[in-house]
Amino acid sequence: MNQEYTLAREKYAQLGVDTDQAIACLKQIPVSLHCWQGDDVTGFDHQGPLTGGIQTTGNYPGKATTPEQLMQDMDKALQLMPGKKKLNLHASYAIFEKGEFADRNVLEPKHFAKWVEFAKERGMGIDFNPTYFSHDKIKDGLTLTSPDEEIRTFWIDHGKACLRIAEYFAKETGVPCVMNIWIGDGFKDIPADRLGPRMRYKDSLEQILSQPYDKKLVKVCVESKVFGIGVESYTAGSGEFTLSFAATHEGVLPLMDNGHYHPTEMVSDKIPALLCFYPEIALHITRPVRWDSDHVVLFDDETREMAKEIVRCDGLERVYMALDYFDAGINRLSAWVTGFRSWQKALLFALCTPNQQLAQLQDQGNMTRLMVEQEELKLYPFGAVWEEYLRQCDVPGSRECLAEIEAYEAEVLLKR
Ligand code: RNT
Ligand code: ZN
Repeated sequence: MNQEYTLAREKYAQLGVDTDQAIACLKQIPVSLHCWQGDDVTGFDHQGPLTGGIQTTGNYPGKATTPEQLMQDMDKALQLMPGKKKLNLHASYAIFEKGEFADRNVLEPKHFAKWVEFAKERGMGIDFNPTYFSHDKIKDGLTLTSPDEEIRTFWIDHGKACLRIAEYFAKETGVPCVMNIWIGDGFKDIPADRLGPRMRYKDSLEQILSQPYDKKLVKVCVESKVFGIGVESYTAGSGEFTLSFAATHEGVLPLMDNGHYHPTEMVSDKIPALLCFYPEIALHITRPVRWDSDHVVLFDDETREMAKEIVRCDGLERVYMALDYFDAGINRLSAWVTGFRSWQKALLFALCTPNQQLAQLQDQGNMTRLMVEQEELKLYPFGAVWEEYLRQCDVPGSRECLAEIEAYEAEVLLKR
């Protein structure tokens, strides 16, 4: 244990914060790492562009283009992340044998066997996402809300196939699988019918969920969104829609992505609101810059505030946390590592906060002292606690991480 940490521990202890316990606690919290940062949300099952109203910008060299490359990159990145990880996959990352292909409506567990092997070898659970974008069966931008029954059925079947795969992940890894449904369905311009697509979305979800599955093994989520690129006027899966759906369908969780709200709306404030009503909720943690830009997560104010809410609401076991961003403008491994570490920092910072004492000040109406104490905490020797956490997890500091990533870039990425 180094001297800086000993001093920091002492300083926090005077506030009643046990930093050893905070570190021990953080090691147990799983955070889901999204495979799609590694290849700009491309996947392996189609040739066409990224659709669904989302966009990756940048053209940094060395992007992974095969399952082997993606796994190799992810493996390298995982080694530079402290803490407990889960693997987050999209259906479009199915791995086919040579000459084999299965469309999304008929995907099977075997198409993900290599991912299961990858996760098991590293002691990770797996989360899953049906892929309702980047596919030629999307008609007029619509999937589960399509008025064309053939199209809608295709996508309902995709959802059912994914439920089977999610259950397989849970059984194989022994860890429940969070299966998140997000669709980009909507309209660029003012629609004539806002109800119809939503009624069809509701029906489609109900048809998907009518397939028997074990609710303890698969946690189905519905993710809302306010708008997408080319889908500015209307999205079927709005905030009200998904919250109401989750509230009225047993075992379904609402998923909030903090890039999916108006810029002054804060997901940190929504977390305790939902925890009043839902046994469990899920998050996509991202960094929206002016819009749902999916920048790399940083240790910034709102990231810290979200982590604080989870910790002080005693929600660590009730909130499923997944990262969701994609930056193609910088080294993709560094993007993975920086974002993951930022969220871990935010959690550790929250765990090193004397939450009960601060809440007491609020209840006493002492907002003056509350402000001063909260400001004081920002300058506490948190860096030393973070360093100790890294040391215990046997992971290097950020500059050493970058040096390793740069070496990997020269040896592997730039030779692709
Ligand atoms: C899109 C949603 C969604 C996707 C991933 C790739 O705005 O955030 O979660 O980012 O499914
Ligand atoms: Zn998301």
